[in-house]
Amino acid sequence: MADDLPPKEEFSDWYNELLFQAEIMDVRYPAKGVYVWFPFGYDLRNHVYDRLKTLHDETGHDEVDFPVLIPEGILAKEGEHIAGFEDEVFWVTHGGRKELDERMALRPTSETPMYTMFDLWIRSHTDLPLKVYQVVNIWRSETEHTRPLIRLREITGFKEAHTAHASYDEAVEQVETALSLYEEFYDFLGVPYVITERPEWDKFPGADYTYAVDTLMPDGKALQIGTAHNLGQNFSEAFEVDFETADGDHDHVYQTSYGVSERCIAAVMGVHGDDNGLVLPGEIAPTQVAVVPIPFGDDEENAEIMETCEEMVEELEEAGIRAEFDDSDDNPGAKYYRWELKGTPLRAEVGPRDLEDGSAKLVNRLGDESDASFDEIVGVVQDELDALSDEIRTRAADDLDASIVECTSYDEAKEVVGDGFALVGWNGDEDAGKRIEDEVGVDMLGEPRGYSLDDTEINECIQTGEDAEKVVLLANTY
Ligand code: P5A
Repeated sequence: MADDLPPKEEFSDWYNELLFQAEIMDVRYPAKGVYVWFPFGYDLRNHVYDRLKTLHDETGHDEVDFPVLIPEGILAKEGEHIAGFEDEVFWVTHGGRKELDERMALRPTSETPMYTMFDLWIRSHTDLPLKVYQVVNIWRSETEHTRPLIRLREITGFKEAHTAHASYDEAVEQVETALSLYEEFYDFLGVPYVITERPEWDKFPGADYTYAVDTLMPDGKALQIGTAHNLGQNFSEAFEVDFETADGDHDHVYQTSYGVSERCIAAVMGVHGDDNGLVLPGEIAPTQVAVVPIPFGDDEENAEIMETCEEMVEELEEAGIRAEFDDSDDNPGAKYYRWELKGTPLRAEVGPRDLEDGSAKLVNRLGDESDASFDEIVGVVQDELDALSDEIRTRAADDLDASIVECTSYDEAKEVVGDGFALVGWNGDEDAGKRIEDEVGVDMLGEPRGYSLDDTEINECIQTGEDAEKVVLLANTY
């Protein structure tokens, strides 16, 4: 175990300490809920977001960049939306010493500025579907306990996608496409998830319905790591985004929006990390292989070890593998510690014996060792990276599966939500739903995909004893 990293069991301390020690985020910036990316953290973030952006690019989304400032009149156009965000908006009221004629919001999300422009961009059905996305900073004046990457006032990696369609069915279909995109993204990160339809009272403000992607953090709390909303015509009516249909009629467009934030990085940390620090799948690790010389031979041998390491790094890099030669003055033990803390998937050691054998010792982040002859290093490293990604992905998925427990009484449910998700029956009635949340003291995430009432032993609503209409997940949430 790392010396001064608290054990992962003490999740909150472990998380905060790891953010700093692994140089992901500096929390010392003097404003609540606002943090600073260290270079290493930002490098990690970029590997994650590169994939996220590519997934959007490959599925017909165009990247855009909208203004930060939203004039109040625009933000307030859709009633439910502004009601939902009113308490979270930061306002710009002055330009220098002069009060502005109209105050402006720091965008809390970009439905309203985007749809103001969609009104100008969309004329006819031939302009549809329109699919755009941006990765930007947004601001929400969160009043609850703020936490780096998880509950921010300044979200720095808000990926928001917005689409407009010629029919409601197409918008329904787009929400499914968005969920598939998020599935692919989180599979890539090895982060397991449940997808639920949020209950009426927890929909995105202005949406017809909302699906959310949640994962389980080590403290037993669910972390919402993405949402996809069918906005129907709620915004297009308010913003008068209409188009000429193929028949020459006029209609308002049908819209969707979906987003993720840097919570995806928090999920990677929480789901995969261990007592020694980060555990990163090779796909996103800033350094995939750390090459560490073990210079315990005579001078001539040591010089040869250094040269061999250098050549190895060159060869790996030429093959597109992110390798780094650790020729710092630290002793090997200190080097191992540092690379482990940063989640480096593989370490290649070269000492006098390895030189003799013509192979390096590979140690993966979970401590498994293998040998790689110098001639075959690229292929072996690639295979070992893939194998490690598979292993941590499977391990995490098994943990999540095991954390979903069917419950038929409040006592059972209360116990289960200490560690994971309680699956309970619900008659679908809003009052009963809210009672369930109060009784168990948690949130109702909603009906999970892949679980139907028929697949469970559950028959009755946990609150009323009436026939259950569906099964829903309950969990403590961030
Ligand atoms: C969808 C994109 C929206 O804002 N408008 C554009 C829609 N949805 S949302 O559910 O409100 O946010 C999307 C995801 O962003 C994350 N998130 C946050 N992350 C960190 N700190 C916050 N304060 C915060 N608020 C929201 C969540 O993962 C959410 O699912």
